[in-house]
Amino acid sequence: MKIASADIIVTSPGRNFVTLRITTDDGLTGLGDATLNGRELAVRSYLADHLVPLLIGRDAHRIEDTWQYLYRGAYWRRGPVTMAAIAAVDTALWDIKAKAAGMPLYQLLGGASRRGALAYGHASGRDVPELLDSVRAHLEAGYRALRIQTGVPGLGTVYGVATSSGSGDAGARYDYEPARRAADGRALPVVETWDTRAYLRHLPTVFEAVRHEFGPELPLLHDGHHRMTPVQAARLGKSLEPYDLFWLEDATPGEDQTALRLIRQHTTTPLAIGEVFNTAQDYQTLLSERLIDYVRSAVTHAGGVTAMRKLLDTAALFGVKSGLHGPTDISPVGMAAALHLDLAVHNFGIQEYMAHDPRTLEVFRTSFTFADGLLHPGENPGLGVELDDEAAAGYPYEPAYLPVNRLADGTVHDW
Ligand code: GCO
Ligand code: MG
Repeated sequence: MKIASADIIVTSPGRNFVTLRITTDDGLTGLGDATLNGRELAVRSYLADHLVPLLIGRDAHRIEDTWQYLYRGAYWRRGPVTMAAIAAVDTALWDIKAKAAGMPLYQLLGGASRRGALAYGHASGRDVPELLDSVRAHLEAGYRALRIQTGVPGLGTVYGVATSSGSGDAGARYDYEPARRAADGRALPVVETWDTRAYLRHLPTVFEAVRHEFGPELPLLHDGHHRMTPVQAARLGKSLEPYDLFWLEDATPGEDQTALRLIRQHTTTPLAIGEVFNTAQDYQTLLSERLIDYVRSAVTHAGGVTAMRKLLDTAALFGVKSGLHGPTDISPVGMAAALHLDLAVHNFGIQEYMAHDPRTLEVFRTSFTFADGLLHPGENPGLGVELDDEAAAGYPYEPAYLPVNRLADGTVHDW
């Protein structure tokens, strides 16, 4: 079974997505997600200009060999653009292999270890009353675990908080989409203002209010989004201990693995990190020193199904579980790949889930389901996602960027 062609589809049904479709000489097709939020066209070029020419004529069944050929063969290793491109090829080949076998991908990965993958949704509010409403709406929409993000008194728009109440069902009404355009409509990043001390004072009061209203049982998560120093993060972890978090995510900037040592020494709040990582090596210190509890990478950004399986198996050696990245900038193809792994691996922890925009689901026809708080990839052969080219063509690419943070004095800060 040889690779006959590979096409890259860039479409913006509510937000931008880059998708690779590989077609074999016997007519099977496979999809891979290559979306890198705010840098989409770089991955398209990497695929179109550098990988697709290498794929034509290769045996579609040789997934491991193709992965190594693209990774080692480039000589220049790692990085989000390279690894998103390799991930798309790898995921598309797994989709094809599972279709050829007539099985959903999770069966090829060892079969189901559970009924479904516990999902966490994004509850947020500009203030506490709005947050409590959002928690209620998400519970009504079926979520059984929630991430909690709020505005900070004295600051304007901040990471993780839905800015408008929009339309759609109760859960979707509070969803958060960070990539946007500046207020004047130009394709420039929005600038937000940040103050870590104000945030550290406010957040424990938010968790106090949520626990008071909803009790001790509901799993609650929080994303620090890389904005604290190690000592600030250690202090936050300690101050949140009474509220029994499922995890505190991305407390410090992702590049510095040793920062987690200091946090770990001071708090028993579970730690998660890794959505900006793109290889297993980024976790080497974190796993071998047991500095984290959950790995947060996306199949889409960390080398695909092959690489993610190896990462999760390595994490299992250290008792670390999965918490795969799943915001709306992971396409339904990337989400499906995550769900097949979630179902199959033993060390599953939780899966992030923000329902996609209805326009996205018009372009990507999915078979995964969300019921009783659990996601399931469905029983269709392969990933269980197909792309409607005609619908995709109706939503051309629209440049958009993630915001940039500045402190009150104008200094650029991590967003
Ligand atoms: C998360 C992430 C996202 C990222 C986004 C950037 O935990 O889901 O932090 O919200 O900000 O994926 O593109
Ligand atoms: Mg995050």
